[in-house]
Formats: sequence, structure tokens, C-alpha cells
Amino acid sequence: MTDLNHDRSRAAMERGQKLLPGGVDSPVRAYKGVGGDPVVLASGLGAIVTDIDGNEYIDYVSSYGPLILGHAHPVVVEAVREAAPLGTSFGTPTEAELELAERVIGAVPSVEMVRFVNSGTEAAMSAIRLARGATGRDLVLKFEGCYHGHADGLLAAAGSGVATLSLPDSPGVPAAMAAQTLVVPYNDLDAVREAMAAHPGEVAAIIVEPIAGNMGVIPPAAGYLEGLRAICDEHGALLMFDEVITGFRASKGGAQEKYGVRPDLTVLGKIIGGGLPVGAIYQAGTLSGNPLAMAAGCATLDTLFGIEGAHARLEEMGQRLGAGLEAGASAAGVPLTVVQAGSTLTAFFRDSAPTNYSEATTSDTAAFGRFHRAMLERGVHLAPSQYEGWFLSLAHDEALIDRTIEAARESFVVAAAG
Ligand code: KE4
Repeated sequence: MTDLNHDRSRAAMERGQKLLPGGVDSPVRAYKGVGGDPVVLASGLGAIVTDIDGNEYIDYVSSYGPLILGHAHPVVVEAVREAAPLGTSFGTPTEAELELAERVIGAVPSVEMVRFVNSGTEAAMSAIRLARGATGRDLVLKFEGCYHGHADGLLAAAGSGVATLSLPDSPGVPAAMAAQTLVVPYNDLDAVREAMAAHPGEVAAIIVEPIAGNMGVIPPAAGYLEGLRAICDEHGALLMFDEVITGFRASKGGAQEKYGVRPDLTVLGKIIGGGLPVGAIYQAGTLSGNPLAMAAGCATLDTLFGIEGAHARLEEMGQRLGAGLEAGASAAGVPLTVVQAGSTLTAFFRDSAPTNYSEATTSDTAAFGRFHRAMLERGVHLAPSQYEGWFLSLAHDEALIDRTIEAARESFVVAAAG
């Protein structure tokens, strides 16, 4: 195994340390979860990304989800190229946002109207405010390990008991803010019932990732989403699906279509921007409905929806990859469980599938860190965290999956060596 040359990445990260906190614009990118130096990317095409030292990698970060067609898809690039010379922002209505709105409303079962913002964080934050305004209630219930962006009220950690109000999970979040959020374990309906009963008439909304993607990929237990729907109806709270990851990825209509459960509000992001900044719910904002992002989103959805069997193929690629990873880990004697939800999966370094955050966090993150580095040196680019998904795109094919499996077979041996 020849070590790749990372001289320019290292130099760029040293330069970045002086310019950006931690040298990054989003914490996970600093590689604190896995150790070692981040690679600094220069370009991407299809399923392949290239770093500034010229090393190529099969990419499973995929910008954490938006790039379901792969990097720099020609239809998406052409749509942005056409839109740019017409102007990059107007602060006025445009027809581009109507085009994307019609596609979103046509695809997502519960969505009747949509407003575009610039990120999933903005969308979730706005949805919470909408729910509080609509119900006149203050409290919001979320789930441990589910992530809905970095709005203050959503950076709350579970309090001591499931029915207690939360504590700040990040410096700078006032205790009073965090205390407006109840946090309970995922996949536990009794915990939800207990929390709701302890705060009758106070909970505006329950916000959930219908397939969790931020504690690793963890699907809902059978009947779980239906149970949340019933509890919200019983208590007059709004059910909010955060489909920033699962939207258009879990199926054409997202997880709500896959599981047949209709939320009252849906938070979207990632894929609808085709890699440009977009979120969707209700809110105001200077760049909301940005014409370039709308064009990229329409091009992405039109291309995705125009490919017969797209989601079935993504599922099939995911199954091939998952089986290969488990075989490689078993051969190396590494405890591993792959959890797959269509085109996203997580290889948990533990011997069974977790059902919630506290189980997920018993994974062997040190082994994951060794595996991550070994895969990088073998030309496979994974998110630098045990708790992020592997994102497949329609640009991933059998040959790339098999190359990934081969690299993983060797990398599990490295992970096992400690
Ligand atoms: P953005 O503000 O990053 O567009 O969306 C926030 C968000 C909301 N809801 C869910 C379910 C999400 O997964 C996210 C953001 N996802 C993370 C990775 N899982 C983005 C990567 C990062 O923070 O750098």
C-alpha cells in the first residue's frame, strides 16, 4: 500500500487554521472524529472526487446527501450555466421558484405549499416557529441523536429523565432556550407518551428524522412513525418530518411516501438544491428562492424522476456494498453491522444494529477512525464520523462498489490491528 501524497492538503489546512475556526466551515470536516489531516478537495465528477494533491477517491460523502446524481452532473451544470448570466439574485418573485415548488409539491405527499430558504437549518428553525405560532404552544419534542441544523433551540441535549426539559448541548445556547425542548430516545413511543403527559397542552410539535441519519443510519421501528402520528393527533401537536436527508432519496416522495405516514410539516434541503444552498418550509430571506439554486434543484429532480427505477438501483447498489462490507469485516474478525436505508448506509463498528443514539454510541469509534484512514489511503472518501451515512449516487456502479469492497477488505485488517 503506497501512502498518497497529501502535502498540498496539509499546507492548505495550515493556512486555513489562520483564516477559519478549526480551518473549516463545518465542524465535522475537521476530522476530529477520526484523527489525521483532512483532504482538501479540488473537484468532483460523477462518483469520483480529486484532492488538491491530485489523488482520486470514490466518494461516499456526496456533500452529505445532495448529490444523488453524482458530482457535476452535466444537466445540473448546464442549468446553472444558463441561469447565471441572467442574474444571480433579485430579491423578487421569479418563475424559477414556481417551477421548483411545483416539482416539490407534486412529489411529496403531504406538501400543499412550500417556501424556499437557504439551508436545512433555516427550514427547521422556521418550521418550529410556524408550529409555535399555529398552536400557541412553546415546547418542542425532538429525539436524541437526531440533528435538525444548528438553530439554538435544537442544540439541546437530553435532560436527566425523559420528561425533563433539556440542557444546552453547545456553548452559547442559553439554558432558557434549551429548556423549551424536550429530548427523548428515538424508537421509544412510551418515552414520547411520558413526555407529552408531563406537559399537557404545552408541546407545539414533535420533530423527527423519519429515518435517522445523524447517529448513523437508523430506520424507524415498525409502527414507530404511525405511533408518533397518533400521539400528535391525541395531543393536538404538529408532527414535523425532517426530510433534509430522506427527501427524494428514501423514495421519490421521501420517507413519508415510503412509510405512508403524513406529517403536518415537512423540512427539506440538500437534494432540492442539487448541491446549491436550498431549504424548504416557511420563512423570509434575501437569497430565498435564489435563481441558480432553483435551476439546479429543478435539473436535479427532473433528471432523477426521469430515470426509471432510480431508487431501486440505488437500493441494489447499497445492498451490494453492505454485503461486501460485512463479509470483509467478518474475514478480518472486526465486529460490524451495516444498516442500510436505500441509498444511504452506515457501517457500525459493533456486533448488532443500534436502535437509538445510546446504542449507536457504543460503536468502536477508534476502530472506525483506523478504517477511515486506511480507506482514504486506498482511494475511498468516507465521512469522517461513525455517525454519518455513506451516500450513494446514481453515478456509483458495480465496478466502483467492488473496488470499495476490496479496499474495505484490506482496511478492516488495518482496523483490527489496533
Ligand atoms: P443544513 O443547514 O446543513 O443545510 O441542514 C441541517 C440539517 C437538517 N436536518 C438534517 C436531517 C440534516 O442531516 C442536516 C445537516 N446534515 C449534516 C450531516 N448529516 C450536514 C453536514 C454538516 O453539518 O457539515
